[in-house]
Amino acid sequence: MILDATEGVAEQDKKIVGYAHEKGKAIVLVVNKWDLVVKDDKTMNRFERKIREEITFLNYIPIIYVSALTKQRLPKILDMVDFVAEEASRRVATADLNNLIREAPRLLHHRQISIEGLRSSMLPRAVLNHQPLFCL
Ligand SMILES: Nc1nc2c(ncn2[C@@H]2O[C@H](COP(=O)(O)OP(=O)(O)OP(=O)(O)O)[C@@H](O)[C@H]2O)c(=O)[nH]1
Ligand SMILES: [Mg+2]
Repeated sequence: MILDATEGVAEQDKKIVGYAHEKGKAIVLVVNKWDLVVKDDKTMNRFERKIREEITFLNYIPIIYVSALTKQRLPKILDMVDFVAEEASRRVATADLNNLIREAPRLLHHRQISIEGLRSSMLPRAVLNHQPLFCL
């Protein structure tokens, strides 16, 4: 999914990426025209926070900042595609999932880790971002 860095997240962007999300597609968010943004060392973080606020259901997707004009980071797009494709097709062993479910209340109770932290650190991302398929 490509965003225009000078426009931020448009309503239409949200809708389209929402469809991909609902279909359980692996997504890479590419922010293009990064050359047009006046930057300091915090710009990328600020941009990322803003995007993640706008599209809260996409907290798992990688975001990459590129310029089609200067070719900045373009090769990284395909690396990211490979990465999410692999994550999206990852198979989670039943034992690992059971362990996680068993441990979750304790970890949350002791506040060692937030729900978000639990998700990102313990669950393979594929389980979250690619509608999980359970074999019973
Ligand atoms: N500076 C800069 N310009 C770019 C870049 N990528 C595309 N463009 C320019 O953007 C213009 C095309 O507009 P886009 O916004 O990409 O096209 P679009 O989103 O399909 O069309 P709109 O709906 O009108 O925005 C062309 O003049 C491109 O040269 C980039 O990375 N940096
Ligand atoms: Mg445009």
